[in-house]
Amino acid sequence: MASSSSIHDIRTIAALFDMRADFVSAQVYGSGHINDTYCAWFDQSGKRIRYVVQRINHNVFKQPVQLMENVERVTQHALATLKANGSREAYRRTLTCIPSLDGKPYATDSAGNVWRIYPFVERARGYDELETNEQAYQAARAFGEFQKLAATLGGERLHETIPNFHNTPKRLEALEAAIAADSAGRAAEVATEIEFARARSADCSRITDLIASGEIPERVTHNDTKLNNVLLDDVTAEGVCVIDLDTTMPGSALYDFGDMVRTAAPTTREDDPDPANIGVRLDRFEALVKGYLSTATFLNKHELANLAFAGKLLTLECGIRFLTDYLSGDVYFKISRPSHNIDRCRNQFAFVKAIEDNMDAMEKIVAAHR
Ligand code: ADP
Ligand code: GN1
Ligand code: MG
Repeated sequence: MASSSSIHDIRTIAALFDMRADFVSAQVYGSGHINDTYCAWFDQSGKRIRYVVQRINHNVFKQPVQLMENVERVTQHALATLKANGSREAYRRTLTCIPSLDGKPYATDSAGNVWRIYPFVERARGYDELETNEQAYQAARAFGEFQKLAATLGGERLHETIPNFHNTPKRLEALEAAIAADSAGRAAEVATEIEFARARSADCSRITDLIASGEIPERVTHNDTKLNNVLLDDVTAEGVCVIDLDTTMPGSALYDFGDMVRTAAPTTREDDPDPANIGVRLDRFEALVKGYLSTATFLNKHELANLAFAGKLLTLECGIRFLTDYLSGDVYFKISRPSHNIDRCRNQFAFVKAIEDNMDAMEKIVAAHR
C-alpha cells in the first residue's frame, strides 16, 4: 500500500554526496504524492543551511537513472540560461543537483534506492490551495516561462520517464482493466464513478488525436504542473522556481495548462471529500490564462483553442487515475486514509462537471485574452 513513507537514515544517505557540510537533522517534508521527501539541515562552516533530500519512487519511475539524466540536462540548461541572462539568483531560480561522491547527480543506497539532493529554495513556498489571483497569475507565468526555456534545450529527445503519462485513452483502458480485475473488491461500490468516466470516453482522445494529426506539436513540457510544484516568493508571489521535474519530457503544452486549471481554479483542495464544496473560480481561471499567455507566446491556434478544454480533460484524467488506484488497492498515490483515492476521484469528477457547466464562460475568457 502506498500509504506511508518509511523513515530513512538521511545522515547515511547524505554521506554519499559531496555536501561540504556536517549533517545536523532531517524531517519528512512536503505534501507530494510520489517521492519520499526530507528537509535536511547541515552546518556549513558554522552556518545552518538546508537541503531537500529525495528518494525517487521506483515503483512509479521504473528507470530512475534515466530520469536523473533528464533532470540534470534540464537543470543545467536552466542554470546556464539564467546565468547568461545575468540573473543574480540563478541558483534560487532553478533546481540544481548536488553531486554524489562519484560525481553523479544521484546516489544509490545499499537497498538499491536512488537518491538526489537539491538546495532548499528559501523565502518561497508551494501551495496546495491558492490564496489570491495574483498567485495564480504568477504560477502560470512561471510554468509558461519553464516551457519557453525547455524549448531551447538542445540534444537528444528526453527519456519518457513514464510512457503514455498523459495518454488519456490509455488511462481509460487502464481503468477498464482495473474494473475487470477488481483486485480490491471495490468495483461495486464505485459504479457511479465508473459510469461518469465511461460517459466521457469521447473526450479522452481529443488531444491525442490532435497530436497524432500533427495539429498540436510535441514540446518539452513539465507534465505535473500542480500548484505545489512551483515555489512562489514569500514577498512578491513571483514564481521563483519550478520543481518536481521527474516528468519533464516530450508532451503537449495543453497538459501543463490543463493541470494548472485542475489545481488552481477549483474552490477547494484536491481531496476535499464533499463534492458540494467544488466549483470553478472563474477569476482564478482568468488569472491563469493571463499569466500563462504572458510567457507562453509560442502556442498555435489549435493549442489556444483547447486551453479551457484541457482543464476539463486533465481533471478527468486525474480522476480516472485516482479511481484506478482505488480499484487496484492504493498502490500508486500516497494516501493517508482508506477513502483517500476515492475522495480525490469524486472531487475531480465534481470539478469536471463544474467545468462543463462553466465551459461557455471559460471559452469567453480565453477568447478575450488570446
Ligand atoms: P513529489 O513528486 O512527491 O510531489 P516534489 O519534488 O514535488 O515530490 O517534492 C515534494 C515537496 O517538497 C514539494 O511540493 C515542495 O513543497 C518541497 N520541495 C521539493 N523540492 C524543494 C526545494 N528544492 N526547495 C524547497 N522545497 C522543495
Ligand atoms: C502526483 O508528485 P505530485 O504529487 O506532484 C502525480 C501527478 C498527479 C498528482 C495529483 C508522477 O503529483 O501526475 O496529477 O499527483 N505525479 C506522478 O495530485 O504521477
Ligand atoms: Mg510534487
